[in-house]
This record gives sequence, structure tokens and C-alpha cells, in this order.
Amino acid sequence: MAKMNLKKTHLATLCVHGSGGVDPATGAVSTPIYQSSTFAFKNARQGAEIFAGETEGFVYTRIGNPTQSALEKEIAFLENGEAGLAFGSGMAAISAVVLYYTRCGMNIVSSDTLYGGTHNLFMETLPNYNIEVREVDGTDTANFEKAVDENTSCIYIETPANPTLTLVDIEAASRIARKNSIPLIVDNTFSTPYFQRPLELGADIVVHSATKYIGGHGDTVAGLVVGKQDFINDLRGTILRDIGGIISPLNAWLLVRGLKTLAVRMERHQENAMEIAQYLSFHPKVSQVWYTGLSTHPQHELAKRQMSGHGGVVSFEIKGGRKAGEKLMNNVNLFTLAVSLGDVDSLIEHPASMTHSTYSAEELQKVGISEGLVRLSVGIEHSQDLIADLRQALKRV
Ligand code: LCS
Repeated sequence: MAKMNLKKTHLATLCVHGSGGVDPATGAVSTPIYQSSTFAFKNARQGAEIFAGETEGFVYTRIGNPTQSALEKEIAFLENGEAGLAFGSGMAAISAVVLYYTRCGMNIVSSDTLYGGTHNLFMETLPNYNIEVREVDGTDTANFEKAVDENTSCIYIETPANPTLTLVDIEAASRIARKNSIPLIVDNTFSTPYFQRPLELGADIVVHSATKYIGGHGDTVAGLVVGKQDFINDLRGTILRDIGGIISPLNAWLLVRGLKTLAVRMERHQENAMEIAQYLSFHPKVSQVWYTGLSTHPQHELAKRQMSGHGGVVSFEIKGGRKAGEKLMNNVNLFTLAVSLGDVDSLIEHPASMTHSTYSAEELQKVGISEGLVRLSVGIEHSQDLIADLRQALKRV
């Protein structure tokens, strides 16, 4: 491919062409799936040199694989970071990063609205290893400042947060992290680098559940981390290598393919989600809609400042609580009643009893996840068909 001026090229083009490489070994234009667990050394000396870190080369797929490398290069490029590392799930990526920084006896300061699995890791699993997580209201970043002490290993935020689309000011959080010489980790799953690039706003590390928009087709579970080259090298050589939460070559390939259509999918997700959010805002059976693209979102100004678009998740409060929500979910036809999000197909779920059932009743109330909250992951179907489906299902409520 002819050389592009990467600084002047639009993101939609960069998603398709990536950093401009073809497979270095064969020149294959589509990244090959290197379905091999191990890699032959030319001779014993070269093998020893690779192990000693004196020569570059592939050794064993738990530590690195060319298909995985191609994916890592592309996500680092799109996030405007130095290097990337792929994992077998979003939770594998998140746990690897927090474990890398945190020792027994230390604490983590985090925003309090998180995917239910991350919340469970923080409140149930890490305390078993004498690691305390201080979840605070991240809509006021002064709360991070108050919670940080000399034993804090890192600040962790999810923005927009699952499922209420609550935002954290990334620049303000990064200033607090910098002042305390600790890293700021941002879960960028909901926005993807197409709509938000946390590293450009001062964050140190980005994590993704690549299961969602990066893969985009509901056929892969995967996680990604982007950060400085030295950090990524060390993370690969310690937690990834020792705990082993790797991605398979086939799944890495599915994500490389997913990234090529990221721009068109995100544009369509956003367009459809905006129409649905507006439709629901005026529906008499809906009391509140959460979507960062609506001017009624309490942090709409912050959304405009740190994001260039709004993604496909819309949450809303249905009048009549849990019973009304169940009636709606049991009567949709096009929306599939399933967890996960970011797929081309539209999905619907009930956070309080499903994705966020790891939150106690008090915790749910504190972060604004009520019994009547329904979450939509708006897909790329025709918006009028999706609205017609919601209209007929709401009629039955
Ligand atoms: N971060 C966010 C924001 C997520 O939404 C999820 C999963 C994860 C991390 C974990 O990633 P995983 O290990 O599943 O790849 N969110 C899910 C959800 O809302 N429904 O099912 C999974």
C-alpha cells in the first residue's frame, strides 16, 4: 500500500487500512490465522537469545503469536498508544492490569458505576487477596482525590458506564492520577477509539471488552489493553505469561476483521440509538431515558467535550417497574433478550437481575440502576423496524 499521511487521514479510513502493514512473513493482505502453539528456532543459540530477550521472535502462543501481534498493533494505532496486548476476555484484560499494579495491602480507587463483573472482581474477589477497592461517585472527580492515599495503586474508571451511561471526566481524573504518581486506567468499551481516545485526554492505560463493538458480531469473547511499550512488555512477561489469559489466534483474527468495519458500524449504531432514544423520550410509558447524545443527559456537555459520538447503548426507565420491564422484554421480536452489547443485532436486557445482579440492592440504588431500568444495545438494523418492534411491545405493557 502507498504510504498514507496518518496524521491527516480520517479515522474511518484508518479503521480499514490500519497502520498500513501486510503480513510481514508472507505479504498476505488479510492477516493469516497462525494456528500454531509453538514456533521453531533456527538453531539452539537463536532459541536461547529469544528467551533471553536479546533477539525478537515468536516462541509459544501463550506469550505471543503473529495473528495476536497484528491485532495488538492495530488497536494501539487506533487508540493512539504505543503498544497493545490481547487477552481471552475483557475480564482477563482488566484483572491483569489491576493485578499488575496492586500488591496485597494496597487499594484501588474506582468509579462506582461499572459492568457487574468488574464490580464483583473489585468487591468480592480482590478483597480475598487483601486488596481493597474504594468505589466512589466518579461524576465528581474530587471524590477520587479524597479516596486516594499512599497505598493506592491506580485509579480505575469506566466511561460511559454500563448500563446508565454515567460519565467520568477523563482529563480531570488524569490530573489527580498524575499528581499522585499513579496510573489512570480507562475502560473504553462503550465508546471504542472511534468515539473516544482516553490516552489523548491524559489516561495511561485503556482496557476493552473487545467482545463488544471491536468484534461487533457477537461471535467472540476477548479483551484488549493499550499503554506504553515498556508497560505492555512487562505485562506480557509477567501476568499474561504466568496467569495465561491469552486470546486464541482465531479470535484475534475475528477482531482484526471487526476493526475494519468499526467506523461504519459505530456510525450506524449511533444513528439508530439516537432515533430510538428520541422516540422513547416522548413515550408515555417511559419515565426517563439515558443516552449521552440527548441534551437531557445530565453530563451531555462533558460527553460533547470528551467524546466525538455516542455509541449504541440506550437505557430507559419504564413506568411500572420490574413487572412492566419483563412484559416488554418478553414481547419484543427483533430485539433479542440477551446480555452482551455492541453486536450488529439489537439486544435487550434487565441490568438489575442480569448484568448487574452482582450489585446489592443498596448499591444498585446508589448508582441509579432501578428495577424498571431496561438496557438496549441498538444494532445496525433499520431504525424504523426497531422502533416498530418497541412500539408494539410497549403497547402490551
Ligand atoms: N467492561 C465492560 C464495560 C463490559 O460491558 C464488560 C462485559 C466487560 C468489561 C467484561 O468483558 P468480557 O470479559 O465479558 O469480555 N459486559 C457485559 C454485558 O454488559 N453483558 O454481558 C457482558
